[in-house]
Amino acid sequence: MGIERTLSIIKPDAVGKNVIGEIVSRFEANGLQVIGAKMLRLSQDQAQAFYAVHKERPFFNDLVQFMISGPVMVLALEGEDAVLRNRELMGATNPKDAAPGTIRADFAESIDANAVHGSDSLENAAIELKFFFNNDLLPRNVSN
Ligand code: IDP
Ligand code: MG
Repeated sequence: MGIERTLSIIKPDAVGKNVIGEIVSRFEANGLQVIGAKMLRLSQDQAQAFYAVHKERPFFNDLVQFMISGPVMVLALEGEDAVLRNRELMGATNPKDAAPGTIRADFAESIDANAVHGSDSLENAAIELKFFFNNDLLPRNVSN
């Protein structure tokens, strides 16, 4: 699979818990490098557009309201098998099902407030990275 890029969002619950650094440390300790980062507050239109794939799901409105409830940290991550590696570090969507030691097991409260978003495929990673970052602005990985 090689070197990939993926999108992570540290959600409002985790930002509010003051664990941005702890979450970023997990990425850094596991072969993912932060190559882009910005803190922002999503508008309702942005949150609806970002999660458009879920718009028919019963939890869509709750998800959008939660994602606009406070600031988020958006990260572009790069590394070997970055998409899958990030998903493994995140753990299952419902923190009750998340493996011990994963971000969601350690920092998430519920399936709604579950600490992080991560792209679920290389194709979606490219789409989601474009949503937040101008690709020309992403620096190349210079450290390894
Ligand atoms: P993922 O974040 O693990 O990729 P998705 O199925 O893509 O999970 O769902 C996106 C987000 O929608 C989840 O992270 C979670 O916050 C929320 N969500 C998913 N399923 C449910 C549900 O059954 N009830 C409430 N919220 C849900
Ligand atoms: Mg998903």
